[in-house]
Amino acid sequence: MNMQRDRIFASPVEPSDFSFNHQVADVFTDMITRSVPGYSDLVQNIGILATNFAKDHDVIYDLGCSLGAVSKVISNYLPQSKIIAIDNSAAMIANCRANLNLTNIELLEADILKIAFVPHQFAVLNFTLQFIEPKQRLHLLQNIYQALQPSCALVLAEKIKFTDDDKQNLITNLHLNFKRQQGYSELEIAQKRTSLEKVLIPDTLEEHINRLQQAGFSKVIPWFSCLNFVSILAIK
Ligand code: GEK
Repeated sequence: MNMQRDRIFASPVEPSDFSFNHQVADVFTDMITRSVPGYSDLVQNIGILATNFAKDHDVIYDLGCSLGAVSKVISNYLPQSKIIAIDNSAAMIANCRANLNLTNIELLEADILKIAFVPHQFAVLNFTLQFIEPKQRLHLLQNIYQALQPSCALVLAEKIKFTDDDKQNLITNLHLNFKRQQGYSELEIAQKRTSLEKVLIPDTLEEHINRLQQAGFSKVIPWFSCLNFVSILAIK
């Protein structure tokens, strides 16, 4: 896996909206590992969850796959499953193709809002829904739900927000401290936050749970959390 150091915001840059371009794709593994506390543990455990709902020869979606970290872990556990890994960033798909050479992973450059889902046993949205326009989110979950087989599951991880200001401030500060400890400077943190402002729109945990239930999921279980990053298991 590509492990170039993320220095994208280390020098002053013209403010612009964050995008998953070549510059980001080239440093993405380092960026997400140093920005999302618990990311490596979370991804490893998705492999274990997958084996509970899918078996070899079943179909699994990795939606917003970036460099394919989730697909790779699931492939280790279920080498004969058919993993469909999708991202709408050409740069991510190109780097993913160069990094992953596994015959059971089909890589697609596509918008997950526009694809026709085939029947599947497991789906993962690992920090992807937060980049989808809020009014499209329910529709996407409904599309996944409809093609998901009975008793099968979606795993949704997101950065969440809190309605209580004190909780929001405390958790935001703890996350800032995590980023500082990972070697990000104040300038890097501030510039990245500005560039993500209109692009990454977080919901509260309650909003996620309600939306998953509205999409039809019968069991909705937060199973992993670290600061303001939460993963939810949603079972049909
Ligand atoms: C991981 N899951 O390493 N269609 C397809 N892809 C999209 C869309 C869309 N409409 N919108 C955004 N993306 C990965 C990390 S990153 C999370 C996922 C982050 C893609 C986008 O191009 C990017 O690669 C990914 O969703 C989000 O576990 O950067 O925080």
